[in-house]
Amino acid sequence: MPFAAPRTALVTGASRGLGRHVARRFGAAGMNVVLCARTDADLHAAADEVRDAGGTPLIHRLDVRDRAAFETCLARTRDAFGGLDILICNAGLSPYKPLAEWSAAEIDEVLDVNLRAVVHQCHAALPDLLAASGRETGRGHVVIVASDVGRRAVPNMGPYVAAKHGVVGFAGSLLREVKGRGVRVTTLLPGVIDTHFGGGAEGTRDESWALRPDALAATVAWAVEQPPHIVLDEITVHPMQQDF
Ligand code: NJP
Repeated sequence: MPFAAPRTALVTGASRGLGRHVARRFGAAGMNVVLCARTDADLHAAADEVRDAGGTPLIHRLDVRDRAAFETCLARTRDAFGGLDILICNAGLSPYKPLAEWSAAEIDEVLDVNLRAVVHQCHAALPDLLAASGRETGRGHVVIVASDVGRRAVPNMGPYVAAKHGVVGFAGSLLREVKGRGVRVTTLLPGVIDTHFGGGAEGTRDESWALRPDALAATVAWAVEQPPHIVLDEITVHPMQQDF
Protein backbone atom coordinates (compact mmCIF):
# COMPACT_ATOMS: atom_id res chain seq x y z
CA MET A 1 0.00 0.00 0.00
CA PRO A 2 2.06 2.97 -1.25
CA PHE A 3 -0.32 5.63 0.11
CA ALA A 4 -1.59 6.58 3.51
CA ALA A 5 -5.15 5.21 3.64
CA PRO A 6 -7.93 5.96 3.20
CA ARG A 7 -8.03 7.63 -0.16
CA THR A 8 -11.20 9.02 -1.72
CA ALA A 9 -12.25 7.97 -5.21
CA LEU A 10 -15.12 9.26 -7.35
CA VAL A 11 -16.43 6.81 -9.95
CA THR A 12 -18.81 7.88 -12.72
CA GLY A 13 -21.02 5.19 -14.18
CA ALA A 14 -20.89 3.38 -10.84
CA SER A 15 -24.45 2.02 -11.02
CA ARG A 16 -23.55 -1.04 -13.12
CA GLY A 17 -20.97 -2.58 -15.42
CA LEU A 18 -17.28 -1.79 -15.09
CA GLY A 19 -17.78 1.24 -12.82
CA ARG A 20 -19.68 -0.80 -10.25
CA HIS A 21 -16.90 -3.40 -10.15
CA VAL A 22 -14.27 -0.66 -9.77
CA ALA A 23 -16.26 0.86 -6.90
CA ARG A 24 -16.43 -2.52 -5.14
CA ARG A 25 -12.67 -3.08 -5.62
CA PHE A 26 -11.91 0.33 -4.15
CA GLY A 27 -14.23 -0.46 -1.25
CA ALA A 28 -12.24 -3.64 -0.62
CA ALA A 29 -9.12 -1.47 -0.46
CA GLY A 30 -10.76 0.53 2.34
CA MET A 31 -11.37 3.64 0.26
CA ASN A 32 -14.08 6.24 0.47
CA VAL A 33 -16.03 5.81 -2.76
CA VAL A 34 -18.32 8.43 -4.33
CA LEU A 35 -20.73 6.68 -6.68
CA CYS A 36 -22.23 8.71 -9.55
CA ALA A 37 -24.84 7.72 -12.12
CA ARG A 38 -28.52 8.40 -12.85
CA THR A 39 -30.25 5.23 -11.62
CA ASP A 40 -31.09 5.51 -7.93
CA ALA A 41 -31.87 1.86 -7.15
CA ASP A 42 -28.71 0.58 -8.84
CA LEU A 43 -26.60 3.21 -7.05
CA HIS A 44 -27.95 2.07 -3.68
CA ALA A 45 -27.19 -1.57 -4.50
CA ALA A 46 -23.67 -0.59 -5.59
CA ALA A 47 -23.17 1.44 -2.41
CA ASP A 48 -24.18 -1.58 -0.31
CA GLU A 49 -21.51 -3.61 -2.12
CA VAL A 50 -18.87 -0.97 -1.36
CA ARG A 51 -19.87 -0.97 2.32
CA ASP A 52 -19.91 -4.79 2.50
CA ALA A 53 -16.44 -4.86 0.93
CA GLY A 54 -15.06 -2.58 3.64
CA GLY A 55 -15.26 0.90 2.08
CA THR A 56 -17.29 4.01 2.83
CA PRO A 57 -19.77 4.89 0.06
CA LEU A 58 -21.36 8.22 -0.81
CA ILE A 59 -24.08 8.28 -3.46
CA HIS A 60 -24.51 11.28 -5.72
CA ARG A 61 -27.12 10.82 -8.42
CA LEU A 62 -26.34 12.90 -11.48
CA ASP A 63 -26.25 13.06 -15.23
CA VAL A 64 -22.60 13.46 -16.19
CA ARG A 65 -23.60 16.04 -18.79
CA ASP A 66 -24.59 18.42 -15.99
CA ARG A 67 -21.47 20.39 -14.96
CA ALA A 68 -23.22 22.15 -12.07
CA ALA A 69 -24.38 18.82 -10.65
CA PHE A 70 -20.82 17.50 -10.84
CA GLU A 71 -19.51 20.56 -9.00
CA THR A 72 -22.11 19.98 -6.27
CA CYS A 73 -20.90 16.39 -6.06
CA LEU A 74 -17.30 17.58 -5.60
CA ALA A 75 -18.42 19.93 -2.82
CA ARG A 76 -20.23 17.07 -1.05
CA THR A 77 -17.13 14.92 -1.47
CA ARG A 78 -14.97 17.58 0.21
CA ASP A 79 -17.49 17.95 3.04
CA ALA A 80 -17.70 14.20 3.61
CA PHE A 81 -14.11 13.13 3.10
CA GLY A 82 -11.95 16.27 3.07
CA GLY A 83 -10.98 16.12 -0.62
CA LEU A 84 -10.74 13.93 -3.71
CA ASP A 85 -7.74 11.76 -4.63
CA ILE A 86 -8.88 9.58 -7.52
CA LEU A 87 -11.28 10.42 -10.36
CA ILE A 88 -12.52 7.55 -12.52
CA CYS A 89 -14.19 8.91 -15.68
CA ASN A 90 -16.03 5.76 -16.68
CA ALA A 91 -19.62 6.59 -17.67
CA GLY A 92 -20.20 5.90 -21.35
CA LEU A 93 -22.73 4.68 -23.86
CA SER A 94 -23.41 4.26 -27.55
CA PRO A 95 -25.95 2.84 -29.98
CA TYR A 96 -24.64 0.57 -32.71
CA LYS A 97 -26.13 1.36 -36.11
CA PRO A 98 -25.28 3.13 -39.37
CA LEU A 99 -24.83 6.87 -38.98
CA ALA A 100 -27.85 7.59 -41.17
CA GLU A 101 -30.04 5.94 -38.51
CA TRP A 102 -28.72 8.02 -35.60
CA SER A 103 -30.93 10.91 -34.47
CA ALA A 104 -29.40 14.33 -33.84
CA ALA A 105 -30.14 13.87 -30.12
CA GLU A 106 -28.30 10.53 -30.04
CA ILE A 107 -25.24 12.11 -31.67
CA ASP A 108 -25.21 14.89 -29.07
CA GLU A 109 -25.68 12.48 -26.17
CA VAL A 110 -22.82 10.22 -27.25
CA LEU A 111 -20.42 13.12 -27.82
CA ASP A 112 -21.47 14.80 -24.57
CA VAL A 113 -21.29 11.75 -22.28
CA ASN A 114 -18.15 10.16 -23.73
CA LEU A 115 -16.08 13.30 -24.40
CA ARG A 116 -17.44 16.66 -23.27
CA ALA A 117 -18.38 15.47 -19.77
CA VAL A 118 -14.94 13.92 -19.25
CA VAL A 119 -13.16 17.17 -20.09
CA HIS A 120 -15.47 19.07 -17.71
CA GLN A 121 -15.02 16.53 -14.90
CA CYS A 122 -11.22 16.73 -15.14
CA HIS A 123 -11.33 20.53 -15.29
CA ALA A 124 -13.65 20.78 -12.29
CA ALA A 125 -11.74 18.22 -10.18
CA LEU A 126 -8.23 19.40 -11.02
CA PRO A 127 -7.82 21.69 -7.96
CA ASP A 128 -8.71 18.76 -5.68
CA LEU A 129 -6.35 16.38 -7.48
CA LEU A 130 -3.49 18.91 -7.38
CA ALA A 131 -4.13 19.43 -3.67
CA ALA A 132 -4.02 15.66 -3.10
CA SER A 133 -0.70 15.39 -4.92
CA GLY A 134 0.55 18.42 -3.02
CA ARG A 135 0.10 16.37 0.15
CA GLU A 136 1.59 13.18 -1.32
CA THR A 137 3.11 12.80 -4.82
CA GLY A 138 1.06 10.53 -7.07
CA ARG A 139 -1.96 10.60 -4.78
CA GLY A 140 -3.99 12.65 -7.25
CA HIS A 141 -4.90 10.26 -10.08
CA VAL A 142 -7.32 10.35 -13.01
CA VAL A 143 -8.31 7.15 -14.80
CA ILE A 144 -10.14 7.70 -18.06
CA VAL A 145 -12.01 4.69 -19.40
CA ALA A 146 -11.71 5.16 -23.16
CA SER A 147 -11.89 2.23 -25.58
CA ASP A 148 -9.77 0.39 -28.08
CA VAL A 149 -11.87 2.26 -30.65
CA GLY A 150 -10.10 5.37 -29.36
CA ARG A 151 -7.18 4.12 -31.48
CA ARG A 152 -8.89 2.33 -34.36
CA ALA A 153 -12.13 2.70 -36.27
CA VAL A 154 -15.15 0.43 -36.43
CA PRO A 155 -18.33 1.02 -38.43
CA ASN A 156 -21.76 1.83 -36.95
CA MET A 157 -20.37 3.77 -33.98
CA GLY A 158 -19.05 6.91 -35.69
CA PRO A 159 -19.85 9.49 -32.96
CA TYR A 160 -18.62 7.08 -30.25
CA VAL A 161 -15.38 6.38 -32.15
CA ALA A 162 -14.90 10.14 -32.55
CA ALA A 163 -15.55 10.76 -28.85
CA LYS A 164 -13.18 8.00 -27.72
CA HIS A 165 -10.41 9.23 -30.05
CA GLY A 166 -10.96 12.67 -28.55
CA VAL A 167 -10.78 11.47 -24.99
CA VAL A 168 -7.55 9.53 -25.64
CA GLY A 169 -5.96 12.71 -26.99
CA PHE A 170 -7.28 14.75 -24.08
CA ALA A 171 -5.92 12.30 -21.50
CA GLY A 172 -2.45 12.35 -23.08
CA SER A 173 -2.43 16.13 -23.07
CA LEU A 174 -3.58 16.32 -19.45
CA LEU A 175 -0.94 13.83 -18.30
CA ARG A 176 1.87 15.87 -19.85
CA GLU A 177 0.46 19.00 -18.23
CA VAL A 178 0.03 17.73 -14.65
CA LYS A 179 2.58 14.98 -14.07
CA GLY A 180 5.21 17.55 -13.10
CA ARG A 181 2.90 18.43 -10.22
CA GLY A 182 2.54 14.83 -9.09
CA VAL A 183 -0.86 14.04 -10.65
CA ARG A 184 -1.09 10.80 -12.63
CA VAL A 185 -3.38 10.20 -15.62
CA THR A 186 -4.09 6.68 -16.85
CA THR A 187 -6.09 5.86 -19.97
CA LEU A 188 -7.73 2.45 -20.22
CA LEU A 189 -8.45 1.17 -23.74
CA PRO A 190 -10.52 -2.01 -23.36
CA GLY A 191 -11.97 -4.25 -26.00
CA VAL A 192 -15.43 -5.79 -25.63
CA ILE A 193 -16.55 -6.05 -21.98
CA ASP A 194 -19.34 -8.27 -20.66
CA THR A 195 -21.53 -5.47 -19.27
CA HIS A 196 -24.85 -3.78 -20.02
CA PHE A 197 -23.22 -1.65 -22.73
CA GLY A 198 -25.17 -1.58 -25.97
CA GLY A 199 -28.26 -3.06 -24.30
CA GLY A 200 -26.70 -6.35 -23.17
CA ALA A 201 -26.83 -7.86 -19.71
CA GLU A 202 -23.79 -8.69 -17.62
CA GLY A 203 -22.95 -12.38 -17.68
CA THR A 204 -24.45 -13.04 -21.12
CA ARG A 205 -21.34 -12.68 -23.29
CA ASP A 206 -18.92 -15.51 -23.92
CA GLU A 207 -15.74 -14.87 -21.94
CA SER A 208 -13.57 -16.05 -24.83
CA TRP A 209 -14.41 -12.79 -26.63
CA ALA A 210 -15.61 -10.46 -23.88
CA LEU A 211 -13.60 -9.18 -20.92
CA ARG A 212 -15.00 -9.87 -17.47
CA PRO A 213 -15.61 -6.49 -15.79
CA ASP A 214 -14.24 -7.72 -12.44
CA ALA A 215 -10.92 -8.61 -14.12
CA LEU A 216 -10.78 -5.18 -15.75
CA ALA A 217 -11.62 -3.51 -12.44
CA ALA A 218 -8.60 -5.32 -10.97
CA THR A 219 -6.51 -3.71 -13.72
CA VAL A 220 -7.82 -0.26 -12.73
CA ALA A 221 -7.02 -0.99 -9.07
CA TRP A 222 -3.53 -2.15 -10.09
CA ALA A 223 -2.96 1.16 -11.91
CA VAL A 224 -3.84 3.25 -8.86
CA GLU A 225 -1.76 1.07 -6.54
CA GLN A 226 1.48 1.63 -8.46
CA PRO A 227 4.31 3.27 -6.51
CA PRO A 228 4.01 7.09 -6.69
CA HIS A 229 6.97 7.46 -9.09
CA ILE A 230 5.29 5.26 -11.75
CA VAL A 231 2.45 6.17 -14.07
CA LEU A 232 0.72 3.62 -16.26
CA ASP A 233 -0.17 6.08 -19.00
CA GLU A 234 -2.11 3.82 -21.38
CA ILE A 235 -3.39 0.29 -20.86
CA THR A 236 -4.94 -1.65 -23.73
CA VAL A 237 -6.70 -4.90 -22.80
CA HIS A 238 -8.34 -7.37 -25.19
CA PRO A 239 -9.95 -10.75 -24.89
CA MET A 240 -7.78 -13.14 -26.91
CA GLN A 241 -10.53 -14.07 -29.35
CA GLN A 242 -11.64 -10.53 -30.18
CA ASP A 243 -10.88 -9.49 -33.72
CA PHE A 244 -8.74 -6.39 -33.18
O1 NJP B 1 -21.33 -0.09 -19.71
P1 NJP B 1 -22.68 -0.17 -18.86
P2 NJP B 1 -19.80 -0.39 -19.32
N1 NJP B 1 -24.92 10.26 -16.75
O2 NJP B 1 -23.75 0.19 -19.82
C1 NJP B 1 -23.55 5.33 -16.82
C2 NJP B 1 -16.40 1.74 -22.01
N2 NJP B 1 -16.28 0.58 -22.91
O3 NJP B 1 -19.64 -0.66 -17.89
O4 NJP B 1 -26.83 6.65 -15.46
C3 NJP B 1 -24.45 9.48 -15.78
O5 NJP B 1 -22.78 -1.45 -18.12
C4 NJP B 1 -24.60 4.28 -16.52
O6 NJP B 1 -25.38 4.67 -15.40
P3 NJP B 1 -26.93 5.17 -15.45
C5 NJP B 1 -17.66 2.53 -22.17
O7 NJP B 1 -17.60 3.43 -23.26
C6 NJP B 1 -17.17 -0.45 -22.82
O8 NJP B 1 -19.28 -1.36 -20.28
O9 NJP B 1 -27.48 4.63 -14.16
N3 NJP B 1 -24.09 8.20 -15.95
C7 NJP B 1 -23.76 3.08 -16.16
O10 NJP B 1 -23.41 3.12 -14.79
C8 NJP B 1 -17.71 3.25 -20.84
O11 NJP B 1 -16.93 4.42 -20.89
C9 NJP B 1 -17.04 -1.53 -23.70
O12 NJP B 1 -27.55 4.61 -16.69
C10 NJP B 1 -24.27 7.67 -17.16
C11 NJP B 1 -22.51 3.25 -16.99
O13 NJP B 1 -22.49 4.62 -17.46
C12 NJP B 1 -17.08 2.26 -19.87
O14 NJP B 1 -16.43 1.28 -20.67
C13 NJP B 1 -16.03 -1.54 -24.64
C14 NJP B 1 -24.77 8.42 -18.24
C15 NJP B 1 -22.49 2.34 -18.20
O15 NJP B 1 -22.52 1.00 -17.77
C16 NJP B 1 -18.06 1.56 -18.94
O16 NJP B 1 -19.14 1.02 -19.70
C17 NJP B 1 -15.15 -0.48 -24.71
C18 NJP B 1 -25.10 9.77 -17.99
N4 NJP B 1 -25.60 10.56 -18.95
C19 NJP B 1 -15.28 0.58 -23.83
N5 NJP B 1 -24.82 7.62 -19.34
C20 NJP B 1 -17.97 -2.70 -23.65
N6 NJP B 1 -18.82 -2.81 -22.62
O17 NJP B 1 -17.92 -3.57 -24.54
C21 NJP B 1 -24.37 6.41 -18.96
O18 NJP B 1 -14.19 -0.49 -25.64
N7 NJP B 1 -24.04 6.43 -17.65
